[in-house]
Amino acid sequence: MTGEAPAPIPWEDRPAGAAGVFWRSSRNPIIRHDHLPRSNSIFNSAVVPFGTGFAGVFRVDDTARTMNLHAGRSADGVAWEIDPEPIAFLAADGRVAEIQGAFEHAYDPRVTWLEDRFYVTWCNGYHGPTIGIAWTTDFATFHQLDNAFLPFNRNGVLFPRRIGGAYAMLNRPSDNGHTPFGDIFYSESPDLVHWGRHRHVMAPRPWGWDSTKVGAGPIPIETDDGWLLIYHGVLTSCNGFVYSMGAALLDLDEPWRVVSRPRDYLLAPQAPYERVGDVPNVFFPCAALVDRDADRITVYYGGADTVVGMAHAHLSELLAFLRAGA
Ligand code: BMA
Repeated sequence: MTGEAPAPIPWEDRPAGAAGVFWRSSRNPIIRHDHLPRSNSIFNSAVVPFGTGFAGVFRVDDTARTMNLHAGRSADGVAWEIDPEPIAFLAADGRVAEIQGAFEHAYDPRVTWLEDRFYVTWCNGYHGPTIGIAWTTDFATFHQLDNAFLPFNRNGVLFPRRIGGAYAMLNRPSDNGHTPFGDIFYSESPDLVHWGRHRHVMAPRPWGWDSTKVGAGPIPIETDDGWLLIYHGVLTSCNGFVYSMGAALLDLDEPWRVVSRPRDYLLAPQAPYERVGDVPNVFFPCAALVDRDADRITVYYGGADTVVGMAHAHLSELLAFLRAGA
């Protein structure tokens, strides 16, 4: 298993008249808020190729409004069977049991194939949000490692291979609330437990769509031009935060160096299910499936903190957009 798709990734050709690099799936939202008997909303979720199909970790806010992670499987990446019960993480060692004691919340997962197993990172409550890490080989049993950082931190996104010999993770130091600020940092680890050598990657830019905060989205995608980082950027409007999707290229060997960061967003919350929901105006990407031979990328994202949607692009066109923004 390499992490590349054994089954065709979900795809639709660009509809006539669509001008942007990305276009939305006509099947959106592919997962609705009441997909499970006790789900209030399902959004900000991560999928990967698995076996002959796909597997994923889903953010499910239940009807008590507890935020939790559920595993799911799909033959085609579109129709999902999501476990009705949350993942029960096993402690990878005795010390991890100490942090599992008082469950607060688990949300916004990312999943990557890294060396010989799938790793899940998520926003894990431990005296406030920080980054949880676990691994699985079967999406049935999950082994939890220690939290990566001190609270408060969100949007922990692992690189899919070691860089300069070290495991690497993007992350976003934050606060205990809805965080009106946020830069992306890069951190290294020899063992996925102890993290350090923190480097600044990128900050919000004045005035535009990513002027309040930025956070890494899907697992970075390795290309000849650099690491392709799809991220969310937030602006503050009269009616609150607006979350859009953009992209940057990071240096392959020193990913804390930004090679290119175009001015424009790729998609902003403009479809009804992105504008209207529990939190209006949120387009929050958490995963991407890539088929390099077919020149296709499919992004999975949360819409308005309520549903899951997909958006498609040609990888070559996305890279051309990034090169033009260098
Ligand atoms: C962020 C996170 C995301 C959410 C977004 C918009 O702080 O909580 O899960 O999608 O806010 O509410």
